[in-house]
Amino acid sequence: MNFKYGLVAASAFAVSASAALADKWDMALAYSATNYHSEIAAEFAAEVTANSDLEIVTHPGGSLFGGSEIFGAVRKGLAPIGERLISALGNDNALYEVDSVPFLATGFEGSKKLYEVSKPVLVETLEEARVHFLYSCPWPPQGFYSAEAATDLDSISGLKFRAYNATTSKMAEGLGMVPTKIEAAELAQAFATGVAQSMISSGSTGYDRKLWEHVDYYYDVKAWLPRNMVIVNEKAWKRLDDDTQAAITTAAANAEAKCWAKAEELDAWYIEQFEANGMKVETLSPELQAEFEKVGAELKAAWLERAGDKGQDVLDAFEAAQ
Ligand code: PCA
Repeated sequence: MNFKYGLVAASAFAVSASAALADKWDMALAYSATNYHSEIAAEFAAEVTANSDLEIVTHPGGSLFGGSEIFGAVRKGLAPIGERLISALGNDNALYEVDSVPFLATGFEGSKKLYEVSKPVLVETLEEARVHFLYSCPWPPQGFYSAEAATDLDSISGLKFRAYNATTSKMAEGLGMVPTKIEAAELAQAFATGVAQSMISSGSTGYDRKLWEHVDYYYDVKAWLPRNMVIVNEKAWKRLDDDTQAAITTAAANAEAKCWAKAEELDAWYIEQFEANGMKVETLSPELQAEFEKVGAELKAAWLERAGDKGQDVLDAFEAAQ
């Protein structure tokens, strides 16, 4: 046994010895420690730890489970708590994709309304999956990153595209690009090795992964605002006493309010960093914008078909809230 493994074994023993005094939950996060989602999750964890007998320890950057594994890990109780990009779960249920319906909610105000009207169905869908919902926080509006100047369809045709959910994959296909699903943690490597040359994401993720080192163009499309959610394994939740549940619920509400405000505050700042690092920041040409919107409208219709009456009800409620 080498020295390093000896230390790991010793600290594992210390953790199990202290577990007798207070419970400890490991919280799986997919995004980098310095991203606001992770920072606020760490503040949430600290607040719960300070106000209850439960200690929550965050593991950012996919270090406990990779992004694509987190929902399954929480469902199965392999991790008691974690954070996941909701719209990546579209294969489980189309209702998880409502925040990524193209050009439906394109700013923070609309995104908040869409969250409010879709939250009951989200919570219910998660309950059916034996998962307890805690809070949800948006990414800034989604733009288009490209290694090539994007003037028309021809200029982006055949570009390798990094996708994070089914909507981004289908959007890329509809626009003639070639999608591959890649988690944010592997993003920089994918662009560095030429596996990806373009993507749709927020300024936040491009900033975290220093996309200016790999692509020259950012188009501020504002296609939608996808959201993360923090969820708990239902059995783990039910095992907690009322006071601990109340401490978590309060900390979750605080985290949600802080996170929405932070996303909005940072949005323009991220994009300024692109310009400061030599990227060209533009809006799409009217021609290409129209192509994005055309593919978006097709995806919206296809989503409605899959999401059925519950999906239509959410869209109706959203319209009524405008
Ligand atoms: N960042 C995440 C999801 C949406 C976003 O803005 C990502 O690119 O993985």
